Amino acid sequence: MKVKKALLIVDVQNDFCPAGALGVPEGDKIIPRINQYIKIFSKNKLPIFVTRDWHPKKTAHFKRFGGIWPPHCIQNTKGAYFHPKLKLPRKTIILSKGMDPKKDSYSACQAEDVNSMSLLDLLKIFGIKDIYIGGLATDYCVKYSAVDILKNGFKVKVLMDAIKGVNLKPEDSEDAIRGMVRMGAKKITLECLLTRRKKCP
Ligand code: VGL
Ligand code: ZN
Repeated sequence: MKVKKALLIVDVQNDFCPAGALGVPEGDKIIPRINQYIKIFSKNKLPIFVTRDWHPKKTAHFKRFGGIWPPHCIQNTKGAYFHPKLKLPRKTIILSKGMDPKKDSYSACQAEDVNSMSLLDLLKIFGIKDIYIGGLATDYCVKYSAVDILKNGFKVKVLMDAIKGVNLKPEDSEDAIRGMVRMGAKKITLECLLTRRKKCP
């Protein structure tokens, strides 16, 4: 039986792209590649999930209220919108996280859709076993999401050509990738997905 797959694109929002409040260097460079993955999943009628960081104006996540971050991804502001180059099909399932003014949340497993369904609920309903994950940032939300999803018994493929890290310390992204792999994630690229070569990165 074919294992059912889904694509999960994390936080490709203006504030996480260069010029944004928490811009990931070259974060926007991965968008054309993400769009290619989206096309493939779309063609194969596989679900596409996207997360967005979606904060209230006042939250303990921001420095002013006790957290560590400058204000970013405030609900219904330009910084919180998806990058204009990201091409989301109509059927994309949008999951929001970070709405609780008292809590930090970095993992897609803490995100919910318009009906307050969590990612894990939705994966179960769709019968998905295998999650392909890309987006921003490798060393934060992508890492936390991948690890959480793995812990819940799903398989994870990391889209090596469709992630970008913050690298507060230069080795952060590499460490994050190593950590995800240690937990059981596999690394793939578009090329190795399309050519079905046995050898992925
Ligand atoms: C995130 C920084 C601040 C993330 C959220 O989800 O990666 N990073 N808020
Ligand atoms: Zn945030």
